[in-house]
Amino acid sequence: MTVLAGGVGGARLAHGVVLAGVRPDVVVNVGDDTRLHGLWISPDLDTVMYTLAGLNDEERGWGLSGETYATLTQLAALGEDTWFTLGDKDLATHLARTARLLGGVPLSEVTAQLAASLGVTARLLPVTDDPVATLLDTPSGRLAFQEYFVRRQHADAVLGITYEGIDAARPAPGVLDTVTGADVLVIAPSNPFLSVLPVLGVPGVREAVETTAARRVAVSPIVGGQAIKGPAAQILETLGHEVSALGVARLYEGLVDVMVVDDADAALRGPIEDLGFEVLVTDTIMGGPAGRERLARELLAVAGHPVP
Ligand code: FO1
Repeated sequence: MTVLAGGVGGARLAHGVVLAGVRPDVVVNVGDDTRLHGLWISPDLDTVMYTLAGLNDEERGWGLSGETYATLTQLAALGEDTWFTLGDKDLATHLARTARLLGGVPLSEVTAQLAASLGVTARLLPVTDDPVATLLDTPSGRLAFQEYFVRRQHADAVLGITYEGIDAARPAPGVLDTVTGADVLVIAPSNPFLSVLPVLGVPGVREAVETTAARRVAVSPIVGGQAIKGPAAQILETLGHEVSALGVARLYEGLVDVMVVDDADAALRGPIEDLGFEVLVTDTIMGGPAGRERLARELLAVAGHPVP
C-alpha cells in the first residue's frame, strides 16, 4: 500500500495503516520545505516521521511531544526571527538532516536514515530529492510557503500557486515504482493544493497514478464544507472550486477510483458517483489511534487489500 501524503492528515492516515498491521510506503510532499537559521527543514516529512515513531505532539499535529525551547529563546536574544517554532529536540533533526545533505547524501537517503533511527518501519519517501518550493500569490504579493502558513497564519487570500522547481524535479528513487507497484494507492486527506498537487506535479508521478493497476482511493479533507485543518477551504474558494467533497473529487478525476467522504457529506454520494467514482461514506475524522486504525481498515477493505 502506498500513501501520497502532506503533513498532519497524511501522517495520521499512515499511522492508521501501520496500526492496522500493514507497512505502507509514504510518498511525502516537500513543497513546504524551508531554510531557517541555516538549517534545512522538511515539515511534512518530519510530521509523518514523528507520528509514525509515536513521538509527535498530538495536540499541534506537528513537532515533537515534550519539547523545550531554550535554543529558540537564545536565538531571539541574539536578534534572530523566531516566528517558526523550533523545539530543542526538533532542532536535532534539522541539524542532522542539514549536515548529511551538505555531506552530499540525497534527501531520500537522509530521510530513510533518520526514520530508521527513530524506529519507523514504514518506508518514507520524499517525492523528490530536488528542491521544490510552494509559493503563494496573494494580494500582498508572492509569499514563500512558511511565510504564508506560519508567519502570516494563512490569513492571505490565495490567488495563485506556483511550485517552483517542480518541472526540473525528478522523482526520488523508489517513488514511481511504489506508485506503479502498489495494490492500493491512497491519497490522504491532505490539502489538495498545498500537499497533493506538489506531489502529483513532479514529472512522472501523475502519469504513474493515472496508469497504475492499484485501486486508487482518496479521502476528502473537506467535511461539511469545511477543512478538517488548515486553509484548504479558503484556497478552494479563492481558486474558484466548490468548497465540498464534490469539489475535491473534481480535482481528482482520472486519478482516483474511490472517493471517501464523511458521513456529514452523505448527500454528495450521488453527484460524486455521477463523475464516475465509487463512493465510500464513513466517519473520516481521525481522532485518536483507534479512529485512524478504523479508517485505515475501511480503506484497505474497500480497496480489496487483505486486512490482517
Ligand atoms: N506550524 C505552525 O503553525 N507554527 C509553527 O511555528 C510551526 C513550526 C514547525 C516546526 C517544525 C515542523 O516540522 C513543522 C512546523 N509547523 C509549524 C508545521 C508546518 O508549518 C507545516 O508545514 C504545516 O503544518 C503544513 O503542513
